[in-house]
Amino acid sequence: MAYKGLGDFIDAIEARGELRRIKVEVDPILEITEIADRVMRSNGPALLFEKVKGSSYPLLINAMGSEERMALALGAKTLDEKAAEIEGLIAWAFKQAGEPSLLAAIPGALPKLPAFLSVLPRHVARPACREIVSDTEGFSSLPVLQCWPKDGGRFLTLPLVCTRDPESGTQNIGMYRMQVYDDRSSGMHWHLHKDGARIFEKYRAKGERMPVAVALGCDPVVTYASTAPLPEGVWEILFAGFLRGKSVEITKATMSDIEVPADAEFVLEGYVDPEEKRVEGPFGDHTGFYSLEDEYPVFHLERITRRRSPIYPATIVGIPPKEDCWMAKATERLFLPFLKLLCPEITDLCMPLEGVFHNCVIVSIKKRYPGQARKVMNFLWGMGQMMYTKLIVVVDDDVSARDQSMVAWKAFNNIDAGRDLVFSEGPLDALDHSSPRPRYGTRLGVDATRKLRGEGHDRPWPDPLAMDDRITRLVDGRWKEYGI
Ligand SMILES: Cc1cc2nc3c(=O)[nH]c(=O)nc-3n(C[C@H](O)[C@H](O)[C@H](O)COP(=O)(O)O)c2cc1C
Ligand SMILES: [Mn+2]
Repeated sequence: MAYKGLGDFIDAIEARGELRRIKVEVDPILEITEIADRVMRSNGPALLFEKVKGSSYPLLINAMGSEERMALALGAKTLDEKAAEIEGLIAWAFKQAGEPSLLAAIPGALPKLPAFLSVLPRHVARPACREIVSDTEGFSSLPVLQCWPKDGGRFLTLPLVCTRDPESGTQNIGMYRMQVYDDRSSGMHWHLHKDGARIFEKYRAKGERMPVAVALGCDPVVTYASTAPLPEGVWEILFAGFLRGKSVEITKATMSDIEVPADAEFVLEGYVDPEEKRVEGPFGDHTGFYSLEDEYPVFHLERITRRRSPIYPATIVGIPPKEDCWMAKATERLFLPFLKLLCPEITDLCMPLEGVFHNCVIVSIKKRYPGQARKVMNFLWGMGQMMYTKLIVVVDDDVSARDQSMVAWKAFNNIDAGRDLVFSEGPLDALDHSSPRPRYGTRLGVDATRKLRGEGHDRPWPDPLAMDDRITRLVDGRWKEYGI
């Protein structure tokens, strides 16, 4: 099951009764935020604003705004179901690797072939994203939101920024917000650590203009994939194809050799000048605070290609829960099988919504040896965007990382501050406002596992309380007799 594009997904949501069409005119300046914020806080429906002041295009928001709709976007009933599928594929691949000969592996491999082939994208010559081509329409044709009162302006909040590495030729899609400066220019807010910025540095070193194409409104799997913490050099389109179980349709942009999702509602083509920078922000951000002004590159819009009747996609971020929390939950679930592969003592992991993506990670481990909780902390801090994790709490595997009351009980009772806290200096997210310096600071690890003798704990560690099975069964049987 794969969506043909955003419109197809909207139909699926509407069929479940989870879409509201707003017919009255609304203002993209603040009014939509206040409406969407109230709906997101109550885990409410997706909203399609049919009449947005100042634009002829409808605006979709909160399409992925619940765990169920996020799973639906990935073609599954639950995020755990999708994660189990990935875990199954990994286990299967390992089993195949153990086959004594290639010939013996073939019968088992054949049924899995479609899943692997779907990773590869398919080129289409007459894409839906190019029904109309315009060199005169600019940002002011779009219903771009001003989200919060102190924002520096209006921002594209769900853009899929497509670029190509000038050396390796590999492509990248990252979601980086874009602040509209005027009809033909915007900010390009790729943080220092992200692939977009890394590729930009290569153009700058060559002294060349960087072609950029921005897709708006795609199959939600592609939108999600552009936010996923993939390894450097892995094109998000491949991951999206893998997730949807069907090749993503792509097409070459008209002004560069960048390939874009063919089903997009809009594609904005243009370039970034390697020498130009401009103040970007402030912006009411994922953290629930305003991120501060800073200098970022500038995107110059040259051409808009679009569908005949396109829908403009948007989101707002802010104090959790917002729509982005469910994208983060998808990442937590889908990437856990990969983390377990590299660090097998991990049994579960939870990033509470209040931690906003990566400020807090709780991890359960099967501990066998002294120092293992610290080993896991260092593993996580070394894994791509996990380097941003400001707080890691490690518990034993008899505690579910997702049961916050149990985690708190263990963490409050199991730690000796002199021994069990780990301070680790390293990179932080560009959005972090608490560290004295931008993008660099101190992360905290809390080892809330049961301590071993080899960890300097020379006295016995007590068992947690649990009633005898015999007694619980007895009380179960007699419960009515007690008359409680
Ligand atoms: C709604 C939303 C907005 C985002 N905005 C930005 C942004 O402005 N700048 C940025 O660097 N990352 C932003 N991110 C996070 C990136 O999309 C994410 O880190 C992604 O993995 C980057 O892709 P890359 O590794 O290919 O650079 C945003 C994520 C979401 C869900
Ligand atoms: Mn990437």
